[in-house]
Amino acid sequence: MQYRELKAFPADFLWGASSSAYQVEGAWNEDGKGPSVIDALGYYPPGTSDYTVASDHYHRFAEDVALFAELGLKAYRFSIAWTRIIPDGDGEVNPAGVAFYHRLIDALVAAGITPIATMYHFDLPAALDAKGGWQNRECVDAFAKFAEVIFGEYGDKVKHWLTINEQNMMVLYGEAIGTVKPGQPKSALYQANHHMMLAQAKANLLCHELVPDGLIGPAPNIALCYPETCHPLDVLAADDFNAIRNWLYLDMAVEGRYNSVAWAYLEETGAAPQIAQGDLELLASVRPDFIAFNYYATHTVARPRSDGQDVATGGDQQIAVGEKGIYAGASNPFLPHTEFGWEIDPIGFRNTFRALWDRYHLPLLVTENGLGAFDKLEDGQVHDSYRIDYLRDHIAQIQLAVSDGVDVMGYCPWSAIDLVSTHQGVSKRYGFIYVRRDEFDLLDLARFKKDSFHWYAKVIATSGADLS
Ligand code: BGP
Repeated sequence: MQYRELKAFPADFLWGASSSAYQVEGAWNEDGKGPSVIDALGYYPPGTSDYTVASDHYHRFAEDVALFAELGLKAYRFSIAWTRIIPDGDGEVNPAGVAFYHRLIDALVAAGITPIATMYHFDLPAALDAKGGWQNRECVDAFAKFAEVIFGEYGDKVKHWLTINEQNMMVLYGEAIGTVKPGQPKSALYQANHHMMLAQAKANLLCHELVPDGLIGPAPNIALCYPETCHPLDVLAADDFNAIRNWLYLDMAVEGRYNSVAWAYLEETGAAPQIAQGDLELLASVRPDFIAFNYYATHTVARPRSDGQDVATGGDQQIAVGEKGIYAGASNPFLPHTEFGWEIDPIGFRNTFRALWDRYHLPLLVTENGLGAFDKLEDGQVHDSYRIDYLRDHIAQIQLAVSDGVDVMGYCPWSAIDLVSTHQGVSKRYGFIYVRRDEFDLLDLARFKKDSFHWYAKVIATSGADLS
């Protein structure tokens, strides 16, 4: 539907930007920080840069926050590295690590930027991983302990909390992201998933108990799945994949129950988790205050192929590969691609907003959306008009969603500043701020404002009225 007149963005709309600890901070073993599963990888995959220095935000956060303030950010979404706070995951608290986030949060608050903290963004403490990671039920209590520490420390300053970043991608594409060792059986992944659900529920209860006026929500990667054709079996495959990829996570986080189609799929494929006494009651007892979600593009899938060739290679967070006998990954002939093969679907963003709103009726906060590209620094400038086009098209769709009546709290594109990609090195850049380093040569790590920085500053200053 088109509108003669669009509704304006809400006055308190959180115009923001995003990052995650291990991708931006560096200082991987400084001031008492313990190693995470990501640090244990060294680099991932071989042939790309490591995370030991990343964008050196740990040492340069004050300069970075000053740039965020110049950009006009109303909010900054970052993650807290569990291994800075509790180096081995469930032992002693590390005061130096706690102090770092106090400094960062204080700088944000002083600059008038609302901090939005992700509790856990892929970087599980390596010591917990050695004990079985999320497959070990003890991890649930370790997370609750970590939650208690950070709510206690930062709860008077941070009111917006996100539990677990892209839990669904860690289950579906953990090998590509580097959070799962190759060859893990599906039953183990879904047992880990069940434990993460419990950890999230406990964090929700603790937040509401310990943080005055605290708001907390899940942060999965949600994108609507389209059928390749209108053949009823393709529509069914898309419905199945929506259940497996999206609703399994949100029905649990919001309504405290396993999605029935997803549960049938888990039983059918021998991957249903063990559920202990009291689990379902705990899960049903919480309700988030909002839904945060990361959106890059929709997916297209088809019914299982008659030749059994349902599974393609090379999948990641945004490229559905298919699952034998369940659905086949397909591409959408109507959509262009990024340089990294991800489809671009701004209208799918609005479709996804509508689906989320219709299903859950909770305020929606976009915690990632953006374009990875091989940017070039020339004479201190980066002419990233392709990124401006991508962001403009997506922001325009948010305004349409707002006009549709969807309650949208804010927009935090990925990423505030250049950082290391999950699996494609520093050459795949997303930031409004360029960081001068190469894949293996750290150069001087100096910061430069890209064209998209100046453009987004204007968008924020006009609260989305001027997208030109
Ligand atoms: C999301 C992750 C982010 C980020 C982004 C871009 O899945 O939450 O951590 O990296 O995707 O992905 P990539 O770095 O693989 O291009």
